[in-house]
Amino acid sequence: MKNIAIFVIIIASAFFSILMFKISILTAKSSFNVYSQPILLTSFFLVIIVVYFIYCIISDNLTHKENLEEAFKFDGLTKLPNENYFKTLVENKIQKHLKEKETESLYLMNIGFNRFSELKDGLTNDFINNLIISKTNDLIEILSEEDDELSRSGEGSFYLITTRDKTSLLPFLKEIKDCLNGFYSDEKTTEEVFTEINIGVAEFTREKNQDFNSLLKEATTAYRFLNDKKEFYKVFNKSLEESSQQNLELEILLRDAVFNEEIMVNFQPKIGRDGKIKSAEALARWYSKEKEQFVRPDIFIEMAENMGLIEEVGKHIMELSIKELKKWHKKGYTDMKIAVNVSPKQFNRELPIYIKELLKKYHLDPKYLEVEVTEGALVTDKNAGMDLLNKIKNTGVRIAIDDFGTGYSSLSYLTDFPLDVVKIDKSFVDKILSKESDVKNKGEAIISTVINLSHKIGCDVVAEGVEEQEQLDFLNGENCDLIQGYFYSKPLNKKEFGLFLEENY
Ligand code: G
Ligand code: G
Ligand code: MN
Repeated sequence: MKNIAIFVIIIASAFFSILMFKISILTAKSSFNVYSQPILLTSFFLVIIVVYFIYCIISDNLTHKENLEEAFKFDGLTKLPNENYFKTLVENKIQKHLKEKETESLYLMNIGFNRFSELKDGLTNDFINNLIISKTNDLIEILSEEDDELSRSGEGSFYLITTRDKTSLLPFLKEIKDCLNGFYSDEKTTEEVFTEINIGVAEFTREKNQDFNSLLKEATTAYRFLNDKKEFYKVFNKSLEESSQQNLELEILLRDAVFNEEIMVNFQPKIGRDGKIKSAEALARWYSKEKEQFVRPDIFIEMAENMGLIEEVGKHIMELSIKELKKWHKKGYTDMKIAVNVSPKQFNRELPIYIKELLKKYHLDPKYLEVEVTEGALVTDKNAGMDLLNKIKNTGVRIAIDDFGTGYSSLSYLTDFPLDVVKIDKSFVDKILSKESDVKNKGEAIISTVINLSHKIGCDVVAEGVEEQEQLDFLNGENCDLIQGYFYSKPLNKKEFGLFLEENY
């Protein structure tokens, strides 16, 4: 627009100048009055035009340069500083911090949405962009202009540098979590997604003389260390570095674990109201021959998830479980069922395909196989979750919701999803034993409500982590269908489980 205006002015001025020049030639001989001298007037106009023209070019160049600088400094979508510019802001903050009082601390945080790439799957760019903008605005609301600088570091991640005293770090982390975790939907679509974040934190220490890069490395190491399920933040310390070294070793070993037949399955009995075994939960075990020890399942499962090995490992576990179940059936334990855990990362389009494949390969009636999915897998993207559950349901296997009550799903999820089994999490079952009557009463009320509702909608209920008679008595009183826990048995290896079946079928 501006360019067109300049062009019109130049052309008009040029015509005017030519006209004046012509007049000046005609009148040159007849008059010598300075003020009516057209040559001077023409020159005057020409000077104005040239000055204006130069001004336009310069100012245009400047705004162009400013725009370019903006683009180099800020993220296009959120208008937050990008990583490059953030680096400068952090270095300034470090310099300022070094001059200030020692009571304040400086923290660099790496904040990221969990499983962002899977969350994005099946959603439009517009939806994701709106989600990011909305979450960014929420986050900016809780920041302090003086203490904090925020940057968008990746599609679903942020860096934050903050100066605060040590005691306010945890409350601040919780505030960030409360602000970014939760359901999101936009008005235009029926999509509803659930976002959760993890935060890796690096603390600046004067002695270590860190710079932006070293702080970032520590915050990232802490972030990578986080496990989806338990903690949502981790502050870097030296031992993390060592264990990330160990993890690296384990990762190398895990690649060959399936091939080397190091991954096995243990079975934990699920007992009916008549005290007899009805089913078992398959729990993966990895014995590393190289390390000559077992690696904890939560550790190697998460590792497999992060390394993209979870489908291979998960399929292997499901196959081992089905093979074992077939052996039990052959031995005469013909009603035995088996439940296999499915990681949220395994919860994708491939899953119903290989379930079908395995059912066919082992001639197994699907009613004997149950898959346990956690709430997290369902709530991340409700529509996608629903779609997939229906596909799995169509294979004929039963679907159990694991750890019910620990995530964010509401009671309405029980009725919305095609479930067959609800597993009440150990944390509720523990409350039955609480010495505080308020805790006990509320815990029991929740269990009782979940059992009633589940039965009304045709779901069976399994109580997890039952260890004491008192818990068993309460659960039996509430008509809980199946009991799983150390009260009856810990997870058993094949041989031990065979003996358990002999005595308890
Ligand atoms: O026994 P326990 O320590 O087995 O298991 C620890 C955690 O690891 C539990 O939360 C359990 O759900 C998970 N887990 C165990 N086996 C499997 C498996 O085969 N697949 C998945 N995804 N998780 C498993
Ligand atoms: O999350 P999921 O339900 O898949 O995990 C089962 C986990 O619970 C396994 O780690 C298993 O070893 C553990 N577990 C099973 N029964 C009990 C119990 O009675 N007490 C405790 N503390 N853990 C249990
Ligand atoms: Mn389970």
